[in-house]
Amino acid sequence: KMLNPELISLENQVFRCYLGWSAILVLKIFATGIYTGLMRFITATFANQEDLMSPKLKVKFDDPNVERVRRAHRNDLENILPFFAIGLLYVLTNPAAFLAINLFRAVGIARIVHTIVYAVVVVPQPSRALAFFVALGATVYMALQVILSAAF
Ligand code: GSH
Repeated sequence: KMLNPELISLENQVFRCYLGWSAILVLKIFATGIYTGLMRFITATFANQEDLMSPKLKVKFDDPNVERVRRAHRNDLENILPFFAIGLLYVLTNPAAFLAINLFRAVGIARIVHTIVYAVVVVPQPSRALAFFVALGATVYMALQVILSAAF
């Protein structure tokens, strides 16, 4: 087996699926940042002197709602950025389309669910852990396939 750069083509259904879910997840990460800002206004929690909306306010770093959204955002960076890298390399391994497309779907949907149950609705565990492990499992599988294709 070899990595084949010709698979980076819009003719390749697996690559198109990777593009689509990557763009959706970029927008999802941005939405989490916007949501952080919204939560700062709702709770009047500002981290910089120049952001204070009224002279009565003080800078504040410990609002639980803001911190929750920030943790969701950080968890995105810990998990979605690796997916962008390894998902593309996985496309180069010429995987079976059905499997690859469903793995991308699994990552995309699980990471959206992770944000919702962590910071929007706050659903009890194990909902967040489940969403986390679905995306992690799919990404780890892709990484192992890349290693197998590239190294052996
Ligand atoms: N940096 C993570 C943490 O501090 O929790 C590492 C472990 C992790 O990612 N756990 C998942 C999670 O959603 C499943 S429980 N953690 C919440 C978070 O990162 O704030």
